[in-house]
Amino acid sequence: MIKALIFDVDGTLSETEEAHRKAFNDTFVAEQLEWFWGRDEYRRLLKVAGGKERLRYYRDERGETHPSDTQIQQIHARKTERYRALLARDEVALRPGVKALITQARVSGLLLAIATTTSRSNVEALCLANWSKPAAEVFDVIASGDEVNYKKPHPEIYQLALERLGVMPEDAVAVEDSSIGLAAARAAGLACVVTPSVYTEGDDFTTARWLVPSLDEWMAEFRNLVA
Ligand code: XBP
Ligand code: MG
Repeated sequence: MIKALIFDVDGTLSETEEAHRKAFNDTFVAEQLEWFWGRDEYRRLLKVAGGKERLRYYRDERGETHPSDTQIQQIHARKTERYRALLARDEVALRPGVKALITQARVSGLLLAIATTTSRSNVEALCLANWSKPAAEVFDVIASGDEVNYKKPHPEIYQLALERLGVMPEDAVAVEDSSIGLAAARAAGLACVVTPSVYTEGDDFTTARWLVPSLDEWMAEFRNLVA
């Protein structure tokens, strides 16, 4: 029987990427930066995990030197503020099956963790919007992008979550929506269930143990795993 579930956040718990994209674009306007990320552009840029890394990658790709790395830190901080405001205002809903799976996992005595590229404050905003609780009251362990040196597809974030859980990789399952998240989970030795999201539909998920449109459709498998 497995002991823990480790959840990705963006695209997995919720379709948050449109709110991230809007927060980036609003910040570009506020910073008088003539950048705009349309949906196709953003899909391509999502292959770079992490907002700061994505901003630096885009600048470098355009052969520009402005904004500097220091300015990118500030732009990203402003984007995070904007993202939190959007979540508080619009209430980005959880994906189908997420709440039920988390409730069922608790009933079955499992530990619950987060392994995300995004920052801790964004996890808090999502939990407050959807559970009306701080993240630590929903999850036992939270490993976020601001705590690691290397972002997904590097396994560091999953290794950190496993270490904090005190669980071996073979005793846990990762829940992901993207090929880079899946690669990170697999590199940490975890089996992974993938629910593709609007921005990751069509990615290569051949190394996933399970591939389902939504977590609703994984519930029967999950019950077998904890039976
Ligand atoms: C997905 C991401 C994130 C968000 C932006 O994270 O790549 O970088 O797009 O978040 P995950 P920040 O799927 O691992 O949750 O701007 O806060 O970095
Ligand atoms: Mg994701």
